[in-house]
Amino acid sequence: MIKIIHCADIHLGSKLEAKLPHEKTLERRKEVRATFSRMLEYAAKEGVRAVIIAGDAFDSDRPLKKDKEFFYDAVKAYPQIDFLYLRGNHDGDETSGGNPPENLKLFGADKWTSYFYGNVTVSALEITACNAISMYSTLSLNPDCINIIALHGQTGEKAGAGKIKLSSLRNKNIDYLALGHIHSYSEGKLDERGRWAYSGCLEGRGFDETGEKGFVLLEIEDGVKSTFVPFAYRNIAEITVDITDTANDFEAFCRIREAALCSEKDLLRVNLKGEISYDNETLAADAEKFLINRCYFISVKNNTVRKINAEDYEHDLSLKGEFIRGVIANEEYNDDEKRRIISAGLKALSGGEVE
Ligand SMILES: [Mn+2]
Repeated sequence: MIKIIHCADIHLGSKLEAKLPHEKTLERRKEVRATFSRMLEYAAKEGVRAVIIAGDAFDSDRPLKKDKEFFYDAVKAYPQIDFLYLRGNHDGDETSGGNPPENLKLFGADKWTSYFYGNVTVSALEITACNAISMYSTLSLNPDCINIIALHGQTGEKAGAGKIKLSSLRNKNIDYLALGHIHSYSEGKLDERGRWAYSGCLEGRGFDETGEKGFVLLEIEDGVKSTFVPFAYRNIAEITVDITDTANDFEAFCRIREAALCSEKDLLRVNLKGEISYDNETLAADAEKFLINRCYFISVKNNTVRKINAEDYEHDLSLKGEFIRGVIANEEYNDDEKRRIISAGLKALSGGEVE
């Protein structure tokens, strides 16, 4: 049996969730590197023969020297493992100038390149505007081998730069199609013989990358058995909490706390919704402070609307009362519009309320 890891989109040196405090941004960057190292420790322990990186090992066209050195040091530290590295749209020519280690195996854009492990083949091609159409007809695989293909791009029904036309890869003797570009794990059937999978990234970087992150372990004997291995150090989650019928901030905080089932290592985004009848202008910021120890990082978005009882403001002499009475009396607006205008107006007024 031969074991191969399929990973992608490591994004070493990546920008992270913009709202993270500076020291946590630095820490998260270290954690992205640490998780990559930890995956290699796992690979060595499991006797993995090769690690396929299906693109985006680095984040920008010019990776930082530190990230490059880290990557090469990691590759050199595991000479028994081949690193089959397909460059993605974020990777520049990071081998230029240096002496790439012998176990770092690259793929080009000129033609399909294959590496062989007994009867197992791993082939890949960097998709460019020049080969985006021809790549499907130039792919030729031995039906008697177990064939793994790595590509970086968006799957769909069209061919083109950065695109992968899955239907044109059918009936080409592919056993496993190792994809990179999409940052969440997903997989499906390619044809009678093969399956495709996006490994996703190793660590989520922001609230647009929620859910389990990790890599795919391939165990190859007569066929390819693929298993997603969740491996991120921290998970990123997003929940929506309805705080309708809470009577005050504190009750709202408690309801959020009940709903937040994440671990204290995680990053959490809470979207508040519902209708509330108390001042809510600082609710999001206050909830973040209240729940600061609940997880590694919490971000609260207040999407609630203010429930307005016109009677409450009938005799209110403040600017707020005047404003609310005015909106309620205005026949140009329907109830929903009135609610939104009042909610926005109260937010504006809270900047410096005139009594
Ligand atoms: Mn990527």
